[in-house]
This record gives sequence, C-alpha cells and structure tokens, in this order.
Amino acid sequence: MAYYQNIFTQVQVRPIDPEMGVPVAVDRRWGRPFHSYLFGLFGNAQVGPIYGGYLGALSLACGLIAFEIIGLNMWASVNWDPVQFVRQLPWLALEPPRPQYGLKVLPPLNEGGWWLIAGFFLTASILLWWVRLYRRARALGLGTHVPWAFASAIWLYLVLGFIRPVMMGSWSEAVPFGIFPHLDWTAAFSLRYGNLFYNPFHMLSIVFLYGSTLLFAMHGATILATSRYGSEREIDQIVDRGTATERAALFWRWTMGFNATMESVHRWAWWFAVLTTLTGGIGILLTGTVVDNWYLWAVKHGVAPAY
Ligand code: 07D
Ligand code: 07D
Ligand code: 07D
Ligand code: 07D
Repeated sequence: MAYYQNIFTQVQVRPIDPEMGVPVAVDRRWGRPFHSYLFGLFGNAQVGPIYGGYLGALSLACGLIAFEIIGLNMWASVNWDPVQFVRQLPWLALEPPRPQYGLKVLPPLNEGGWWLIAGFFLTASILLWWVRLYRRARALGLGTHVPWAFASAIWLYLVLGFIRPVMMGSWSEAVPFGIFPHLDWTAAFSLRYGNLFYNPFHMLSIVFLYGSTLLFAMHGATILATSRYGSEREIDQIVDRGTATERAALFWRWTMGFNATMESVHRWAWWFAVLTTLTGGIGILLTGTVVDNWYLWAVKHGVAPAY
C-alpha cells in the first residue's frame, strides 16, 4: 500500500483506454495523449488531448492580440531598445486615456487608444473563455459551478476596468496594464478614496480571501491526513461514509466541536472563493460613485472614532 505522508503524489494511474465511458467530443480534441512521470508527481500523469473548438481558438486569438498590443506599446515606450525592454519590463505600462477624454470611444492611439483596443480584446478573450468553460461543463454533464465561480472573478475585473469607469464617466479611472503600474494604481486608489481599509466590502472581501486560505489549508490537510483510509475518494465517502470520513469528522468534532461534511466543506470553499470577488466588486463599484472618502464615511457611521 502506498504511504501517504509525502509531498508528491504517490499513485500514478495510467489507464490503457483513458476517458472511457465519458461522452467526449472526440473530433474536436487536439494532440496525442502522452504520459509524463514529472506531471504525475503533481497531478495526472496523462497530458492532453486538449479540447479545441472555435471558442477556444477565438479566445486565444483575442488574448494574443491584447498581449501583442500591450507588449509592443511597452517596447515602443523604451524606443524599441530590446535590452531596456527586458530590464524595465516590470515597470513599463500601457496607461488608460487621460481624464480630458472622458469616455471617448477612440482617443488618439498613443494617448489611451491602444489601451482601449487592448482592453477590448482582453475582455473578449476572457468572456469567450467563460463561454467555452460553460459549454465544456455542459457537454460533460457537469454542474456549472466552475464557470459561475470564474464569473465572480470576471465581475471584479469588469468593475475595475469597465463598469466603474463608465459610471464615473471616464476611462482614466481604469487600471493600467503593467506589473508595478497596476500596484501603484491600487495604492493610489486607496489613498484617493480615503483608505480602503474603512470600506466594509473590502473588509468582507478580506474575510473571504483569508477564509479561503484557511479552508483550503484545513480541507487539504484533512484529506491528506486521512487518505490512507481512502478519503480522497470523496464522492464514495459522501454516499457511503467510510472510516476516513468518520475519522476526519471526529477529528474536527474533538478539536472544535463542530464539523463540515464531506460534501458541505466544498460548498463552504466555493462560496468563500466566490464571495471574495463578489463583495470586492461591490466595494470598488461604490467607491467614488456613492462614497468619496471611506475614512469620513466610517467616522460618520461610527466605524471609526471621531476625534
Ligand atoms: C496563482 C493563478 C495563475 C495566474 C498568474 C497571473 C498575467 C499578467 C501581463 C506581463 C493568483 C498571470 C499574470 C497574465 C501578465 C503582463 C503585462 C492566481 C494564480 C500567475 N492582477 N495584484 C499580481 C493580475 C488587480 C495586486 C500578480 C491580473 C487589481 C497586488 C500578477 C489582474 C488589484 C499584487 C497579477 C489583476 C491588484 C498583485 C500575481 C486582472 C486589486 C501582488 C497574481 C486581469 C485586486 C502580485 C507584482 C496571482 C504581484 C499581483 C495579475 C488585477 C492588486 C501579475 C491578470 C487591479 C497587490 N497581479 N491586481 O498570483 O506580485 O494571482 O504583483 O484583473 O502583490 Mg494584480
Ligand atoms: C496573521 C496568521 C495568524 C492567525 C492565527 C489565528 C484566533 C482564534 C477565534 C474562531 C493572516 C488566531 C486565532 C485568535 C479565532 C475564533 C472565534 C494570518 C495570520 C494564529 N496586502 N500587508 C499580508 C495584501 C497592503 C501589510 C498578507 C493584498 C498595503 C502588512 C497577504 C493587498 C499595506 C502585512 C497580504 C495588500 C499592507 C501584510 C497577509 C492589496 C497596507 C503583514 C497574510 C490588494 C497599507 C502580512 C508579508 C497573512 C504579511 C500582510 C495581502 C496591500 C501591509 C499576502 C492582497 C500595501 C504590514 N498582506 N498590505 O498573514 O505577511 O494572513 O506580509 O493591496 O504582516 Mg498586505
Ligand atoms: C473566516 C475564520 C473565523 C475567524 C474570524 C476572526 C477574532 C478577534 C477580537 C474584536 C478569515 C475572529 C476574530 C478572534 C476578536 C476583537 C478585539 C478567518 C475566518 C471570524 N487578524 N485583518 C480581520 C485577526 C492580522 C487585516 C477580521 C486575528 C495582521 C486586514 C478579524 C489576527 C494583519 C483585515 C481579524 C489578525 C491583519 C483584517 C476578519 C491574529 C496582516 C480586514 C478575519 C491573531 C495579516 C478584516 C476589520 C477573517 C477586517 C480583518 C482577526 C492579524 C490585517 C477581526 C485574530 C496583524 C487588512 N482580522 N490582520 O475573517 O474586517 O479571517 O478588519 O494574528 O479587513 Mg486581521
Ligand atoms: C483581480 C479578479 C479578476 C481576474 C480575472 C483573471 C488573466 C490571466 C493568463 C492563465 C484578485 C483574468 C486572468 C487575464 C490569464 C494566464 C497565464 C482577483 C481579481 C478575471 N487588501 N485592495 C482587494 C487586502 C489594501 C485595494 C481584494 C489585504 C490597502 C484595491 C482582497 C490587505 C490598499 C482593491 C484585498 C489589503 C488596497 C483591493 C482583492 C492588507 C493598497 C481592489 C480580491 C493585508 C494600499 C480589490 C474591494 C481578489 C477589491 C482589493 C486584500 C490592503 C487597495 C480581499 C489582505 C489598504 C484598490 N484587497 N488594499 O480576489 O475587491 O483579487 O477591493 O493590507 O480592487 Mg486590498
């Protein structure tokens, strides 16, 4: 029997006839499947085939266009010097239009026009990928939990780069493309609107973000600790609670008096993850539109003391 007190996956299953009995669209799959010991240490040893299809192809094409526009603009900003491009990459930016352009559909290319075009293609790419996820889930007869969780992340992304700027009447409110530039934007945003710590939706988002890591740690550890009794066969354990589940439940009941079930822990995890970006998006949407200064708001509502 495999011994589970280990960092890497110990059991690598390599079926001769993979995906047997699952209704897959064979015609749309790309690549010949192969097995890799290295991949098998972290996940499934079988790699490929990947589902192709026109949505995936379109999404990749749009993503590539956005990536190219961002990269070429960054390169142009260092006068096409390849060395400086690589050296300064983390600090280079493609900025949104300045405030005087408001919500103009296409400002001059070098003054935000490229930002808008790149944003359009990146958004198209992300939305197409969402549809692809949804359709693949449906094709396999799954629930649509994965696409809806992804939709929650997309909600925050759209609030940051599209919905809130439109409500504020200016693209200049949106996030720039760039590694450190987007962090500078995040810090400046908090300062401009009176410290985001006092935004209750930022607090909620942090509760769910911290809570997600906590749940992940607890659940991952519980399953690893009981996998020697077969707990990673989670579905079997839900319908026919075996010794692994009993021990896991007992452990948490002993240590904190209450325990999740083999099924409910996944609902907790799903909701915590989904609510991180859902509450976050609400918090960003309210900022500057409804509340101009979170610190003063907090003083007014008794969240922070008034001196
Ligand atoms: C580990 C899954 C894999 C994903 C990865 C990210 C790109 C960008 C673009 C070279 C957990 C892939 C990255 C495709 C390449 C160019 C131009 C997910 C995992 C490995 N951020 N952010 C990062 C994005 C926002 C903030 C890192 C994206 C908001 C802070 C990466 C978005 C605010 C910090 C990144 C986005 C914000 C980061 C690691 C979109 C408020 C960090 C991300 C589309 C929420 C950290 C230098 C990661 C860092 C970091 C990507 C939005 C704040 C570059 C794509 C505007 C404070 N962000 N971010 O691992 O090291 O996620 O930054 O909305 O400290 Mg960010
Ligand atoms: C502290 C583990 C201890 C908890 C225990 C539990 C009980 C009993 C009772 C159930 C927290 C005790 C249990 C008492 C419970 C009942 C009834 C875990 C702990 C033992 N930051 N930042 C992080 C981001 C900024 C700053 C980590 C993001 C600004 C400082 C994480 C952003 C400034 C510190 C992180 C951002 C700033 C951190 C937290 C964005 C402020 C830390 C992980 C989007 C203006 C801490 C390396 C952690 C740290 C930390 C995220 C922004 C300051 C990665 C997403 C720029 C001073 N920040 N941060 O520790 O480790 O979880 O930093 O802008 O000390 Mg940051
Ligand atoms: C959901 C599990 C349940 C645990 C809960 C917390 C107490 C404190 C004491 C009222 C995810 C129980 C709370 C026992 C009661 C009094 C006086 C876990 C879940 C519901 N923080 N932090 C919170 C702690 C640090 C930071 C909330 C503890 C670092 C930011 C809660 C520690 C830094 C924000 C809390 C600790 C930091 C919070 C929700 C210890 C950098 C928020 C936490 C012992 C990591 C958020 C008003 C949560 C908030 C928040 C507790 C350490 C930053 C009060 C016990 C010093 C930026 N922190 N925290 O849900 O709403 O976690 O603040 O290390 O925005 Mg914190
Ligand atoms: C961005 C969802 C969109 C991503 C998508 C992915 C690709 C890549 C490529 C696979 C992340 C698209 C992917 C294109 C594909 C490949 C290769 C999710 C995103 C669709 N904060 N803060 C949060 C903390 C401070 C600020 C949330 C902590 C300071 C702003 C989170 C601290 C200031 C915003 C959080 C802290 C500040 C946030 C993010 C501590 C800065 C947001 C949740 C410890 C000085 C965002 C309501 C998330 C938000 C946000 C945590 C501090 C500013 C809970 C722990 C006070 C402006 N902060 N923050 O999941 O929702 O993001 O706020 O101090 O916009 Mg904060």
